[in-house]
Amino acid sequence: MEQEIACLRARFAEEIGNVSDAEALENLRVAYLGKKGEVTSLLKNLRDIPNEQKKEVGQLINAIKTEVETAIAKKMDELREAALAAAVSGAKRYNPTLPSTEELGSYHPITLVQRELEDIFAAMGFTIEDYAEVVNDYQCFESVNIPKHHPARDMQDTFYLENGQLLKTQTSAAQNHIMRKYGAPLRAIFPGRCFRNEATDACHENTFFQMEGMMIDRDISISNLIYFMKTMLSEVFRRPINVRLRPGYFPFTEPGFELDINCLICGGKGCPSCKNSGWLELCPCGMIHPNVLREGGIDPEEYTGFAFGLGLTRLAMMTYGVKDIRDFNAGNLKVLSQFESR
Ligand code: FA5
Repeated sequence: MEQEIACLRARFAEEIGNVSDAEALENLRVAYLGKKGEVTSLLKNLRDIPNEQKKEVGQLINAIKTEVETAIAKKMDELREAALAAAVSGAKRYNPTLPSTEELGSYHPITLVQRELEDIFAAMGFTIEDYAEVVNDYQCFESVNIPKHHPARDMQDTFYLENGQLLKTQTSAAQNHIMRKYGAPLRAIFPGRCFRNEATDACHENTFFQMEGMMIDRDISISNLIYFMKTMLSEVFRRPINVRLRPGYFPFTEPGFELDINCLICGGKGCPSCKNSGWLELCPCGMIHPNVLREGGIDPEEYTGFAFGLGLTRLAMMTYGVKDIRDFNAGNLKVLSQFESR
């Protein structure tokens, strides 16, 4: 029996040395440890061994069984490691941290419109800025000429945090930071998420996006504002867009406007969508108030500028024909995955 076990050990050592893949290893395992395997047969034959030798021979068989099991497990680990190393460094290189290609996600429609606008403004020399969502009272209000207790604060019902900070109600909260960062002249847009404690309906959300823009230089006038707005809107809507300015009040502009566009549905003739006026309200804007320039470290005697605060979420509704603003935040993938870059 000892002789037999020694032969089996030698044969197994040779065979496992030749194994180069998982399938061959599994065949080897079955050949030695399976129901009819060689080691299993040795154990079965133990009953024919005389009683006085059983203990010793049984120990030998158990030892070879353990050896075979350990060698197979070790070989399995080696094969796995070799396969991974080959995949990572070999010709079929892949990155195991990348998400699956089976179910690709899609961009949110607001992101798609935001990127389109960013491209349009970048082409006109504007930088794209990011800013915080949690800001302080100075950033959101005081720096843009809305002192404490000013009635204009009532226009934006604000979520205050226990530490005195607040969720930004308007992207104008970044104006002061950007003026101080670049000084004049500057051209920047800064998209961002805004929060207001509003009752929601088809056009109002408590969480929505705005895209703010500022241009500050010598001799900037309302004509520059109209030019940039018309160019941007004509690019977004892919047709020439007529705009008109109506007076609007914002503490951080002087003068301030509501910018309307010709109704895209009736072309300006008048229809239910534009309440028969031929115009749609789209973008509040104005010339930056001298107090705001001064607070941003820019001399209003030397420089002037315009600013606008486009409702990005509402623009996404118009661009993609979404009738209810709440669809954007509902997290329904069936709705959101329908949108593609245009
Ligand atoms: C402002 O927030 C000003 N900061 C915009 C501005 C910037 C004016 C620079 C002048 C110069 P207003 O509160 O009107 O303005 O909001 C701007 C736009 O945000 C609105 O026209 C609208 O499109 C969008 N908006 C406001 N509230 C909501 C809301 N609850 N849900 C969805 N969109 C909203």
